Amino acid sequence: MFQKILIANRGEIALRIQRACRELGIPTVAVHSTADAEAMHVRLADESVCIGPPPAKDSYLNIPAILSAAAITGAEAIHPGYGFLAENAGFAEMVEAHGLTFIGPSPAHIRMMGDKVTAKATMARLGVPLVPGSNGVVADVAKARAVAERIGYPVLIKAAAGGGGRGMKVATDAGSLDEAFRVARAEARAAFANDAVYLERYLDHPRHIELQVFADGHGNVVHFGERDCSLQRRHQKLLEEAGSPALSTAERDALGGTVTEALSSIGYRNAGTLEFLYQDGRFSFIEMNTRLQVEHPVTEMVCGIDLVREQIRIAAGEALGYRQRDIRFSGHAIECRITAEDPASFTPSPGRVTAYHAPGGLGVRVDSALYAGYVVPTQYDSLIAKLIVHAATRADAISRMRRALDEFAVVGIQTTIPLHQRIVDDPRFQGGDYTIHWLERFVAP
Ligand code: MV4
Repeated sequence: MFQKILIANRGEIALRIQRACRELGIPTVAVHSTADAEAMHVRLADESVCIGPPPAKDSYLNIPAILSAAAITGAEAIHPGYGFLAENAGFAEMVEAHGLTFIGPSPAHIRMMGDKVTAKATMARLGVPLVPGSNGVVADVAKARAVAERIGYPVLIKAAAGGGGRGMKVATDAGSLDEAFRVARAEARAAFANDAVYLERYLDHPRHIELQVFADGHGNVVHFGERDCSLQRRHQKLLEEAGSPALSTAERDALGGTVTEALSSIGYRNAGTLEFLYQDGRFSFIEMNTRLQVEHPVTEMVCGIDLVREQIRIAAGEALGYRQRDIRFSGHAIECRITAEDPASFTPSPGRVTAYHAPGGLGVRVDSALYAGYVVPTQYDSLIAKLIVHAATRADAISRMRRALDEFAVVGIQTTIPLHQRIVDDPRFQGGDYTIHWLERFVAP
């Protein structure tokens, strides 16, 4: 096992990784920008290294500074968390080139899944269901027109280098295709310096359901069930559930079987999440994430497994030590992502937290790096806490979430706690009958 791990991240996820390291008996190194000198992830680490000024590009994305921090502290492995360098194949390669272990998949698999066209082609070949589409990059408008005629309108034009919703355009009919195609290409070129685009049939009322998979590199691939991440606004998830209110055990087992087979045949290793659109009883693969995800705690709660611990064990060469049939899904879990934002306008609300009280009690978990007196900086993501509840049934989990949100006190800044209270109080949410579009309308002014 590793003698020391460097955590190349900040905030709640840096603490989350530290906790797993502590329980494994592994000392940790925190890295931080000058803006984060007082941050909890620095205070709780065994050692810390300042890696640069506040802008992320000069600190949390500063690869030479991070590798130097690992060298001077003698860290053997680097956990990237999520965001920042987590899906940067070049970073993973450099970590390995310096004789360190990257806690995540191989650089080749990160690169493969980072290109959405290659990811889809790979999954299609392995029998994972996809939305009807272009089966590859579409070079010009004439070819786009031919694909659209074959798959039928409406179609969606997506950037090959995209993901997370950037660089997508819908064409409802042949008349709007030219314009949509040109705009999508121009946006892709501007955003990713890569104007490769592809086409898919547009699904107009899907749920966003993702499957958590782990592979140990010794031939054992398991899934930890699905998360329903449909409740999002502008591609920012607000609330996630495990399992999905829309899915049966038979559907989960079938999808899990297909996906674990697929990842086994490409020799995948460590954590992965496959994203699907689910509409009219059918799954369509859209993207794969090669990192630990923000919403991983809901999966941990229903499976009773520490996913960060599993990532570290796998990276150290250990086998998982259990099979799919040993994994049991128990009860229901919900996560509310609490951000430092105005709950109506979503404008950021950085500043000093003058008082803080986190909820507790049976089945309540708070993943947060907040404390009374902390100043939420302006430079980074506005996520300040994840409130996760677990209970025997979905109805009980909702009651528990309402109770926990009532107990949560964050004074001095605005947070989205009141918005989460409105969501969990809503009959439509309670009924579980929502799509990716429901929350946008719910929060519309
Ligand atoms: C789609 C779609 C409808 N049809 N693909 C948005 C982010 C990216 N991961 C994929 N996205 C979508 N792809 C087809 N063929 C609708 C979306 C989409 C979406 C997906 C998941 C979660 C939230 C979303 C919000 C708007 C659009």
